[in-house]
Amino acid sequence: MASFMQRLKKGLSRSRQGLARMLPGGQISEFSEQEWQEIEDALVMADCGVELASRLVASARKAKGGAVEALCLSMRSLLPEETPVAWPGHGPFVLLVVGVNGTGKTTTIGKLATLYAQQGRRVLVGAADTFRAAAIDQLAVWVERAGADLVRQHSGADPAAVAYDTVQRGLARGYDVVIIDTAGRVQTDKGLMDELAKVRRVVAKAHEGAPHEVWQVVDGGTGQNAIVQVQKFREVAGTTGLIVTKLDGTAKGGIVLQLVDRFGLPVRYIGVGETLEDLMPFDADAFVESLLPDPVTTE
Ligand SMILES: Nc1nc2c(ncn2[C@@H]2O[C@H](COP(=O)(O)OP(=O)(O)O)[C@@H](O)[C@H]2O)c(=O)[nH]1
Ligand SMILES: [Mg+2]
Repeated sequence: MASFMQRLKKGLSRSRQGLARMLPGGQISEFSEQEWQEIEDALVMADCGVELASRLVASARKAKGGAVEALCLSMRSLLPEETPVAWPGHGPFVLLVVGVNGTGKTTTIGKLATLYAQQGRRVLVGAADTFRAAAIDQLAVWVERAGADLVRQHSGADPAAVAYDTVQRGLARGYDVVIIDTAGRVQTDKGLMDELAKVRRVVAKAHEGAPHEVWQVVDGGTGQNAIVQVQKFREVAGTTGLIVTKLDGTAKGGIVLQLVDRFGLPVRYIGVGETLEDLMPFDADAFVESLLPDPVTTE
């Protein structure tokens, strides 16, 4: 199997190529005004956002050394040191997974369940996206592959009731991890807000301190709309961390930097493909290194 760095580099290759086209050789320390402008444009096109791109370039310009290294340092300084995941002292770790439909929640839950199961943990998943029977079946397939267990009801069942049952069963049967899948689209914003708030409430009733984490899944290719999504879900669901998916399919990996800069939320994992192995723990150094082109070495 490819190494962590190889997989990450492959996953982020489109973002890196986008930036590489614009970045002159890394060993050059003196850039013209126009070259700096081009770098800034490349960052904007990679979805770093206009304001952040200009800040990154300003700080890189102040630094000594090659432009790629300087940019690397200014990107890295945005990303906070690791914050530990809030594992509880007793009872299962209860994780609520939220986000707009189609961002990759169900797939990511399959990947997470696999990861935790591989660590020797007993995993129970709750199918609280009850809108479509197909969504429940899709989750069931992932959960089975992961070697985890599923709590499901008929489609149309109350999502909060499913979430409550799942946490209760997780407690009663000594599971280590409980993951709740949720819906990301209902008729109205108000409906979504009420539903997620209710899921949160009943989960807290079932197990004190739960949910221990609320991870929002964001599609890395959505562009600036990702900002609005995180803003909204943080308010409604109390997002505590982010998972950015589909970074393999986009040249817009800069959105990760912008989200962190904007919300200060830890990025827990990134999705770089559709298979079980394509979920990687977020490593700030590795991420920045994979995003930027290799410095050009002068012979
Ligand atoms: N290329 C790629 N596709 C992904 C990734 N994560 C999820 N997907 C795809 O995105 C689509 C929607 O995923 P799904 O889990 O159903 O999203 P949900 O509606 O949020 O539950 C599916 O076709 C997944 O295979 C990823 O990291 N990379
Ligand atoms: Mg889903």
